[in-house]
Amino acid sequence: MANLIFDTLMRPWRKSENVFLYLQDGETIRYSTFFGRVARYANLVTELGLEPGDRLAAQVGKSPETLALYLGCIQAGVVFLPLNTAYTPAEVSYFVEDSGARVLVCDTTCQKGLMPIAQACNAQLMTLNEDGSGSLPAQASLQRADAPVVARNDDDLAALLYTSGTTGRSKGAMLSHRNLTSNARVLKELWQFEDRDVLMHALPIYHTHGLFVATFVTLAAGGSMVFLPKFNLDAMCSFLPQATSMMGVPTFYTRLLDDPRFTADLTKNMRLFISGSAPLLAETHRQFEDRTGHRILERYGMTETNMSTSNPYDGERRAGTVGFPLPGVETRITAPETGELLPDGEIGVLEVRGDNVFNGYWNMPEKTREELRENGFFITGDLVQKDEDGYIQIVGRGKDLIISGGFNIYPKEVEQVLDDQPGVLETAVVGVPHPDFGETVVAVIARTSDDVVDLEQLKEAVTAKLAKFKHPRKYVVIDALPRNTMGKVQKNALRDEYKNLFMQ
Ligand code: MLC
Ligand code: AMP
Repeated sequence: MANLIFDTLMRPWRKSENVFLYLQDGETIRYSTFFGRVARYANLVTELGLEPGDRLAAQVGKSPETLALYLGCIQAGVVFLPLNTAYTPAEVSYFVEDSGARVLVCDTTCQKGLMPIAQACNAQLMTLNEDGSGSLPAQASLQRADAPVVARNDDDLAALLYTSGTTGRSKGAMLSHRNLTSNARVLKELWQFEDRDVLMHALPIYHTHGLFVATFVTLAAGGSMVFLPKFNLDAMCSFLPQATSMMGVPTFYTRLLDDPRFTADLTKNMRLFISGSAPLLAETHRQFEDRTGHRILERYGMTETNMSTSNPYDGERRAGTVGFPLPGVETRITAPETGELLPDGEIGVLEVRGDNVFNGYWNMPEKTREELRENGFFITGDLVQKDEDGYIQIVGRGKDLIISGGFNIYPKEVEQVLDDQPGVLETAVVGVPHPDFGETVVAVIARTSDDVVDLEQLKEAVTAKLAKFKHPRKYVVIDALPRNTMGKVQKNALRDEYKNLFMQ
């Protein structure tokens, strides 16, 4: 018995005096100091009564303390459940209850709103603020700076990440030590990360991209990160000259390109820019190369699978494609309706198999069976096509999903809130192009025959229930939704009709 993540990604650097984190205020944190902090959190979560396999949910800002808490959970065998800081108490309530988390950690400003939820779910509520204050870090400081490493099987869970679903009900993706470690090792090799790398880290750490890909690839190499609390152009421009690599969603790249300070000179020290989580326009790829001389490396992944494909490091990085399957990852393309294998060149659903693929959905065996085949292939729901050289291109989505600035929004979840409001007969929520976020949310509402729809009331209901990034940026009230001859709402017609709402 061992603890795969600890043994592979943490143990080698425990005593290292190399810098792990460069912070926005100029402070640096060395590996040895950081892992002392990790051990204190490992001792604390054990003292709080969490046993191996128990869940700790955290809705907290991004800070070195949050990262130390996460790795402390790994060391203590506890399953980490990170939550988007934008989630409303109503959303958090579902996650805490569904996961059975025994501890909920939040910012002090959210304590009052979350207390009734913690009480109802029988979870202890602790605080951790972005500046490192709060009841959790205060108690951690009283702990010893070394801790036992709790043994876990490679298939035991390390993290539980909730992802929304087409039915509107979120599903907890169970990620094991094997899933996360195998992906980190493969990506480190493929993208040639080394201990002298300094990764610009401006992503949130409650999702796969920032928490696993960015952080674990850095740990696999023993490198450093410029660890910014969030995307911030000023800070990025001032730290870029010391960075060697960056990972971001496409919005990061379009925002950088919109800033005249972002020049080839600023990126002189960089060796690699990576993009993922949403489609990168070929146009952005081209503009980026014109401005900096760098070709962005685009890769593709999912919460359930971690990373599955990547453009090559050394070979041609082909714009508009997500490259080839990663070493150790098998892919196949199947017909959406029948699941039958399709010949190369045809458009179908991408399926993925390998150590990267998750264990299934928490407490949802039926959902798991629907999406994870018995033979180990996971049905991603992304529509893809392979070109003649084997590059995979994402051509659409078989699932009703909007990706805004790298955040996923399932229309069903928004429609359910709107449908409950007075005067609303039915709604169709669609994604339309947006210059900053790639896509954004439009709600098309059909009213009941004699009612008037009160838009202010609608917006209030949305605000009470849903995180800000899911809110429609435009509401359109019409008499009836367009339907095809089968009676199915034609979302494509709506997407087409409103496609220029936000574009000049
Ligand atoms: C913030 N807002 C958003 C938003 N982010 N609205 C829609 N979509 C988003 N992504 C809201 C804010 O609440 C604010 O509301 C308003 O929009 C403008 O905010 P901003 O200041 O412009 O946004 P900012 O804070 O700068 O955030 C934008 C962003 C951020 C793109 C930097 O969203 C981000 O870091 N995205 C990365 C998401 C990510 O890591 N995804 C990976 C998922 S893992 P108001 O009205 O209050 O002003 C995955 C697997 C894989 O997908 O393959 O990687
Ligand atoms: P999530 O559920 O948040 O992990 O989001 C996963 C989804 O993001 C995938 O199913 C894809 O639809 C999308 N995605 C991730 N990377 C890319 C990419 N490089 N290009 C297009 N879509 C992507």
